[in-house]
Amino acid sequence: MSTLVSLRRRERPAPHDPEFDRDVQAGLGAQVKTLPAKYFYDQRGSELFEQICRLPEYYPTRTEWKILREQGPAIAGIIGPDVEVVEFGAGAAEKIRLLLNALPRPAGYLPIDISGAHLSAAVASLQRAYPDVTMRAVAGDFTKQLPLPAPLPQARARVGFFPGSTIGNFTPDEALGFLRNAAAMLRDGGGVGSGLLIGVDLVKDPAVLHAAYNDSAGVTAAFNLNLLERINRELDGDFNLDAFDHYAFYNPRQHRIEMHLVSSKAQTVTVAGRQYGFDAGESIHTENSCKYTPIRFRQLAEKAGFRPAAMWTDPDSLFSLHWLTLPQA
Ligand code: AVI
Repeated sequence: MSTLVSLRRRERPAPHDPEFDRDVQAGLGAQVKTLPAKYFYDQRGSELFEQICRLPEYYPTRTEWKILREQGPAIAGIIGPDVEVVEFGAGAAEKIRLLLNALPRPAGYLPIDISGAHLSAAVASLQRAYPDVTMRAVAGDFTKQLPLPAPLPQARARVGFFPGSTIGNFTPDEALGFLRNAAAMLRDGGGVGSGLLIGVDLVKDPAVLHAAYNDSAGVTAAFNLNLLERINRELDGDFNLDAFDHYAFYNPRQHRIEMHLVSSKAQTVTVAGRQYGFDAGESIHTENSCKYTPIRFRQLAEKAGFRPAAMWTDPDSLFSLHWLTLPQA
């Protein structure tokens, strides 16, 4: 470790998150090494992800925007007025503008995000743009059952919004768990017309998928490797980033892109005083990005208690936006 690095560490101690420490220990200590994808999103990782969304090869973001923009009137016609929109994992609360612009007289916006500080700033600026929409931010993990504030008296129904195909980063079992949980949360405060508007990436030509996760500018590789940088900084690790390669491929049996970091040589890495041995060619599995056919996704949604009511896609069938309703109990 260079003197400069050790000095910087002493001046500004990195935050130590015991859950991150535990997850890294479990993931690197396992027979098949893994790291949870949720840890990609530190400050640098979030910036890199924003860059990914603008890459020519990464079609999901711009395709979903286009569907939302072009189908806005149809979506608004189905969802109707006086709803409170609950966004799961709102982040910078960007895409919600498209939905709020399209909906007739939206009553409320209730974004949920793990990063409370980030969310409050985003909601403050959004509130200025939509003064008539009641906004209540909830800091928390939306994959768990969260108590939500009481429904707004002026809202007829609660409508969930989960864009970006973030559902693809869950295993199918986790995706089912998320949908069941979302159904319970929406049903709780919902009325007639409650449902979920969700973006889902579609199964397609593997060459298109391969390019999207192996961009020519190397941004996805930097995003993947940043996870090791984060471990070095926050958990006192000594990963040599030059000795690991980004490796992403489509697994057609599991209908998913897998991202890995592959060790280019036999080496030992120390994290928080613990040592982990790597063989040459051994990988750390860092992310799955599951792709669905419309039918497979609808089946999953039905299993979770939703009724698939509408779907919009682009002319090349790259991406889908589903409207799932909640039958009254
Ligand atoms: C956030 N999520 C939907 C992205 C995806 O496509 O699975 C994350 C990502 N990983 C690599 N590129 C983008």
